[in-house]
Amino acid sequence: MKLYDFAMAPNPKKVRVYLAEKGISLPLEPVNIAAGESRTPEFLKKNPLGGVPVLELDDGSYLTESLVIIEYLEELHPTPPMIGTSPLERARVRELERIAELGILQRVGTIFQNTSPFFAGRVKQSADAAETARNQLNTALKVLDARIGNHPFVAGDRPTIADCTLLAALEFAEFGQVALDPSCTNVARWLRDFKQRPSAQA
Ligand SMILES: N[C@@H](CCC(=O)N[C@@H](CS)C(=O)NCC(=O)O)C(=O)O
Repeated sequence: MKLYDFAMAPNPKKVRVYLAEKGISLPLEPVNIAAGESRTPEFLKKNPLGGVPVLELDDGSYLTESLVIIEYLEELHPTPPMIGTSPLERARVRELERIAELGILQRVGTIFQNTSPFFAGRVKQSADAAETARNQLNTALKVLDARIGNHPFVAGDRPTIADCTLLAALEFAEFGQVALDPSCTNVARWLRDFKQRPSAQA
């Protein structure tokens, strides 16, 4: 297996943090998406949607979508469990992971695209779209802040895939200079602590 990767992008980051937390070693092949390398005819054969990460399997086929890649690896390597151990625990972890992805990472992406000078001229920017996303981001952040509470990790006492996604999302916010609601102190404390883990450097 081999993972097509780009160091600066949040979706590959999620997968690398997961790999590091699990102690799984995979060859990484860099694809410079900023230079258009994920849009070449050759790469589009691997992922017609033109994004990374992509997992190349031993049979020469490709698996796309960061969460699906993580869940596939989790089935191959169930220990230590990173999606919980009971049906309800697994549902709770997935619930939090979805909030981190859809409520935080995607909203940060929308704000970044609609405000960053990098995207001016590349996409039609909309201040309204950025403002709507900012409100949605703040709502999701408050939900996560309450759920994290005093716990060391997003879903409780041990790291899960929700931590992997939230770290990638919040580092993306830092990169895109998207401000986070300062009243979300549990999220801020979680971020400070999680960044101390070796996996955060992956
Ligand atoms: N839903 C996909 C999104 C993949 C994606 O959009 N990746 C971005 C990096 S975070 C990318 O490669 N963008 C470059 C492009 O689309 O050309 C996933 O979770 O893997």
